[in-house]
Amino acid sequence: DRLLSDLHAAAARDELTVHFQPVQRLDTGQVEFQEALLRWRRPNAATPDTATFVRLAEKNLASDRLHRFVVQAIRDIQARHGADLAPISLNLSPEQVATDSAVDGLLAAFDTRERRASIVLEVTEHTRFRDMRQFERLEELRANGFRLAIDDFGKNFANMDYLARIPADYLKIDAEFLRHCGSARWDTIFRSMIDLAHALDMQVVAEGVETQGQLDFLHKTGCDLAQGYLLGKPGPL
Ligand code: G
Ligand code: G
Ligand code: NA
Ligand code: MN
Repeated sequence: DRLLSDLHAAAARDELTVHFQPVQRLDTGQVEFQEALLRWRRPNAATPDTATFVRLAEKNLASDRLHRFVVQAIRDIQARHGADLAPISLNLSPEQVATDSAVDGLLAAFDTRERRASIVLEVTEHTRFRDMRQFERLEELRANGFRLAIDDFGKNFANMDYLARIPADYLKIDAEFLRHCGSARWDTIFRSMIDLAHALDMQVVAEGVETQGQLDFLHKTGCDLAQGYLLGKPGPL
């Protein structure tokens, strides 16, 4: 596969980069953390969208390379900016939590509790978690000072059992729910997800805020945090 072999070379060719998108507190507007999102700039070819090449890497056991690239990029940025930089979140797929090297790599890359407190791990779900050991490793990461977020909740594989099995600090509600806001059934589900998360001591992030109407709705729901093009698009730090 051409795309896959190009991807293997992309890091060495300096074509990969990380963009950041703010997650803001709804009450104060303060940035709670910034999500790191991988980007591939491909000269003389169409820019593949991130979901496509991340999945391609996952299927071909190459996601560890991408993960290490993102971790290194975050470390560089944190070293350059020092203590006043907001915490940074990064996406971790089940494939990555499955490999001990990725988990051990995180513990080694962020080797003090203070450094770990500046990192949020977003558990994303293009595939399902396969074994209990993956949940145990997530628990271990949290016990060692990282914060966890359940990403894209309510869609695909991010099911209710994740709430029981993953000791997360943040619940990120999939953008689909906000897209339907104003529709009574969707709003009821949205509000009950917030109540459920709060009962489990999680803060809620609404994903995909694009309009003022959606933002007004969020202010009425008791949602804690928001992310989306209206508040800030992914871009260089
Ligand atoms: O930013 P964008 O909408 O293009 O991201 C597409 C998808 O790629 C999202 O689901 C996002 O979680 C995922 N993604 C972005 N960066 C990373 C990464 O560094 N690692 C993993 N596993 N997924 C990522
Ligand atoms: O799967 P994950 O939630 O990590 O992916 C987030 C993706 O959604 C990123 O690729 C990001 O670029 C994209 N995104 C962020 N905010 C918005 C938004 O307001 N609208 C849309 N359509 N996409 C968004
Ligand atoms: Na994410
Ligand atoms: Mn998400």
